[in-house]
Amino acid sequence: APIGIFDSGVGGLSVAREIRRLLPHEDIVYYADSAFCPYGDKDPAIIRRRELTIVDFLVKQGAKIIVVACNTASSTGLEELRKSFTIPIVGMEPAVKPAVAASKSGRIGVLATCVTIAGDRFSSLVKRFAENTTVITQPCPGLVELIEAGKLDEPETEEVLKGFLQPVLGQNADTVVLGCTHYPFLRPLVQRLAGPEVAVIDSGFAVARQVSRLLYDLDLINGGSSQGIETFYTSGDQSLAERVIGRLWIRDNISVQRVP
Ligand code: DGN
Repeated sequence: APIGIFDSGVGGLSVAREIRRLLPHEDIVYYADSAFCPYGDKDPAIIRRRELTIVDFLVKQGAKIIVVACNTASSTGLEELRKSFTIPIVGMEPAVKPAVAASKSGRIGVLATCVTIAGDRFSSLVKRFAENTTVITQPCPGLVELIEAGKLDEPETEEVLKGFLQPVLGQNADTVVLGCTHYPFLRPLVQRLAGPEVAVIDSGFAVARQVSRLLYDLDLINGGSSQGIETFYTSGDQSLAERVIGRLWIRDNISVQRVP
């Protein structure tokens, strides 16, 4: 049975690639909800409805575990998903805890969507782990759209990103959290703009490790030796998704199916 992974679009691929690296024999079904992207500035009730529909679809594809590879969707819908489905569901949260541990200046920056930053999950995360740390939050509207368009290295993206990093770096943060699963695709750019002294952190690997641990604990791991396969679905334009996923995924020759 596959691992079911979803995001509003291609951002969750940054988590899926960590899962693929850690668990090479597992099959993966990935759902990009491109028709409803971005989630970041939508009404949480609308996002929650999408999440229920998508997880239902992934369960019907035989998924044995679900990864909500989107900070925004995790912030709005994780609890309801766990109430509605019996299979294990793993969600994202911005890497505040490791950032606090890494920071020497006691000042960290968090880049995420408006919905994530405004959510209760984020405020409780800060309360729990960053009591004695200054947390500079920066919503980044527009960034997800650029990544969805495959513009990872364009001057336009650099300009937009610079504008978001400025307030964070201007307040002397020495650690920047990529609190949206799309942003790791901009990591080289973020690192270049922020400089080598600034640590750039995301939670993709930690989530992959958690998925692995759960699969072993629940005896759901695929013990076979064959290479796992990936199946991609999109709710949006099939050829666009194929182009962008093809560019971001770690293997060539992928194909994407439109969800019925
Ligand atoms: N990738 C999503 C996240 O981690 O928050 C957000 C993308 C979006 O739709 N704004």
